[in-house]
Amino acid sequence: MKKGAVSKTVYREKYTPFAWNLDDVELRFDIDPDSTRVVSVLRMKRNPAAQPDSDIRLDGQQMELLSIAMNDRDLTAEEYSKDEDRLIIHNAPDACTLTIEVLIKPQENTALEGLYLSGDFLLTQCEAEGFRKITYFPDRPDVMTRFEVTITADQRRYPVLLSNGNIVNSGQLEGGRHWVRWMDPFVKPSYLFALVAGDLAHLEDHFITSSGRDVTLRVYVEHENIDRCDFAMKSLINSMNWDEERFDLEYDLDIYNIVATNDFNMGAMENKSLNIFNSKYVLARPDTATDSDYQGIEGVIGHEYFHNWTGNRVTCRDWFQLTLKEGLTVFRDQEFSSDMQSRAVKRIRDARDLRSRQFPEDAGPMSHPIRPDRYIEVNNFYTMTVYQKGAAIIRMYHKLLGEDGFQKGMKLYFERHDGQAVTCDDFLSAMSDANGVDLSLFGRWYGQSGTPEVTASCDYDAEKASFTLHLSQHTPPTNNQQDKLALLIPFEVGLLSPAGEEYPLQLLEEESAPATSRLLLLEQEEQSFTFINIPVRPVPSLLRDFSAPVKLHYSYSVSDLTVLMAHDSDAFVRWEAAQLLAQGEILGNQLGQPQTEELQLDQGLVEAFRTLLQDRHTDPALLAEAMILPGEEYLGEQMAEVDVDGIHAARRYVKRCLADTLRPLFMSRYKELNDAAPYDNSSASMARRSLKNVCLSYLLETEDGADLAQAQLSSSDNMTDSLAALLGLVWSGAAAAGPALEEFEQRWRNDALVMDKWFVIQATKPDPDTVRIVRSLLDHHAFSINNPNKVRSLIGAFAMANPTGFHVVDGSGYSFHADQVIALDALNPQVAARMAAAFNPWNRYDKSRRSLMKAELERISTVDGLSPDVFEIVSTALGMEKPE
Ligand code: 0A1
Ligand code: ZN
Repeated sequence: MKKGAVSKTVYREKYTPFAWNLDDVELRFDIDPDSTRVVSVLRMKRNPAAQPDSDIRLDGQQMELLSIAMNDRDLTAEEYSKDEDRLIIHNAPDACTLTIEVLIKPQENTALEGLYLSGDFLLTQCEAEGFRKITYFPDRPDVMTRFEVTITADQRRYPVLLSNGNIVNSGQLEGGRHWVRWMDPFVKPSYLFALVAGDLAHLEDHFITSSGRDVTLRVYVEHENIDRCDFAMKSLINSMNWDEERFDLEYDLDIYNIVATNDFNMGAMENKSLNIFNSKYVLARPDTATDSDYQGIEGVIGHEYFHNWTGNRVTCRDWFQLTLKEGLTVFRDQEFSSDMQSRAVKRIRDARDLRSRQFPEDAGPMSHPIRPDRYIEVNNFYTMTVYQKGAAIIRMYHKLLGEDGFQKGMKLYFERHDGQAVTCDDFLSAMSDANGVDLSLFGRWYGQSGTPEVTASCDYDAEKASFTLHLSQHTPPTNNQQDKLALLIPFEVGLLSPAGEEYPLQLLEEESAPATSRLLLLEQEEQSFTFINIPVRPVPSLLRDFSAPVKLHYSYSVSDLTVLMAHDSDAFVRWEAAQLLAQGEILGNQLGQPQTEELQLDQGLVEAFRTLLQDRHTDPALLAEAMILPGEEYLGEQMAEVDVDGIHAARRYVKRCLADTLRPLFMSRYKELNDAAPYDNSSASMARRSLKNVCLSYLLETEDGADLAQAQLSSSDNMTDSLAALLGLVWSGAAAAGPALEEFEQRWRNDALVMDKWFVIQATKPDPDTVRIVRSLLDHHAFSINNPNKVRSLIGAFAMANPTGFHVVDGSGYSFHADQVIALDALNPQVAARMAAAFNPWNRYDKSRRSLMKAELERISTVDGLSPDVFEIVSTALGMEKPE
């Protein structure tokens, strides 16, 4: 189903308030998958704060209008007008009640926005602009009102009828139908509305809030999944506790429901008291879910719960302010996971994620500030930038103000804005006013796109025992924004002696040395900081804790990196030192070299790995992170033009050399961890598995690997170990791979989430032939182009996580992918647009690949009836030519 609209750009600066206030709204749903009748009663009053408008303009798409009445009188045809995007009621009085009756067709809704069908049940997705596919309404986040919802449906097919808030009444009707009425006492915008109707099982628990409110918690799933909900429930309870303890925020209703669906465009949705989740972020059992699935569940359950305050109680004035709720809520979920698991590991993974996925976005055609200035389709702006860079910017407030200052700011933010729809500027003002600090310079981060680059250099004066750190900043121009200003960059540093001791840090102008780690504020284009009482030339430890989302340029020597890796007190810097050693070897020494069979590597990297493999003190999860070589995409980012095949070969060669040289150490560490305690999902146990499976991935580069992987696969009692082994076999092209894939498929063929993993493993095999396999898997019984998880697992994984396969030199990966984008656009534009983004970095490649990708972009752009979603991505990508 297509959107009707011609692509039109919306501008942040053109914001105007809606001319009407909504006192409240009543909705009545008569549920039927073919044709659901929706009656809405809107009580409207002129908004004195807005520019007067004699018309009431309501958004609405893809529905049949049955009737419209004002104050109980049917309107005549002259009293309103309607097109495919809106309904306009002319010459409205200052106050009136509108009653509108429409028909919608959930069964035909393949875009999964509005009311749609998943298996046998019906559910809604309204963010950002899905409510306008349910009824005519001012579908914008700054129109907040109270909702009363009555759902009527066949009792046998739809015994469970859910909406937001509390149940206020229910009853039976003739003909086997029943009804339930829900009332949400909190005002909310339409994007937070939700409805679910179906035959679902649930797991129930309770939470007593700090003020003594007893909240009923339920996780609703399809009956066969009821044994996979415990971890989600536990995560919900942990989230509720954590928000009380860390943010002093309590839940505000008597019910909290979560519903899991297999058919969902995103991860999950924070609808007031009725969260709807992609089943991937709810369902888990040790034999079906990996450790990273468990971590994902904890993080996303937390995220949606935390939205209750940051998003729902205080929401966004308009969609340009999306990061107001998303950046802040991601920051909160990151902190939650850090407090629940290992802070250091979480920080490293988040930093890696930002650098390998957000930095390229910010350097590509769709580059935008965390608060964008314009969009065609808002769904295209649920991005790594708005979410992850947004969170990194919230983290910088936290760095600048400290935990206490940050919490003071949050408190003032809620005091001022509870129940309102506000802007990023309002958040900044609350932080600034609560702490009495001027944050106006910091505010530039909201409006400037691109990744700032910080260059560091240093001088050591042995006579004066002083060390000067010179920092300069520069943000390269991005698509649509040429001129960049200096930003306020919190830059955390330490100084280490060559033996690895940390020096107390005393700046020239200071009386004493307060600490061994300092936050420097870089606010100009260039600044220098001189530290005194530094007896020998130190090794600088820079950008500790990844204190700002920037690229750092500093020419560390191999010996500097070795010192940092072995001794730095900051886990991010230790990890980064290992990454830089590996990166130097891959890009500096091996790329483009004929790779001999002698397997020669720089001793620095080999010794570094030897140290890691012999380390029995550090958290195994941190050791594992340090031994994961920088990803191909990240390595490609470091080059002026991405050398796909060269990077793959050099990285693989380095891995093989390390595996070969240190084989006994990898083997003994692997065996030791494999024989450790039996499976559980504690942090310690997950950490051991992550190191064990990293060791296995190296051993798979040696002759021993395939047997080890096969043994692990056949004895494993958990999905983490099974999947690591299966992936190892498949990616290494072992003879056992085929039978292992078949056996796995036989066992899990009816399990949607596990089959997703089976697709991913095959789609990401780094092999030029993968495109052929992926194409044939489109016909597999478990694949469906209508299901976003399947699309992401097969098509998305291939195009975005398999450089060797996607960029195969004849262009067959590109044309295959473009075919899928086109097919998908006719069904689900939102997911199609995400897939189309695989072509975004097209001009980073060699001439031949560039022109092949460009041709596919052009082919997509000429498709008849292309959605605004895909149009925006493709036309923006094409607008960015590389000067020859
Ligand atoms: N607000 C949700 C993400 C979300 C956004 C859009 C959706 O449909 C178009 C669905 C979910 C979150 O941040 O979790
Ligand atoms: Zn969110």
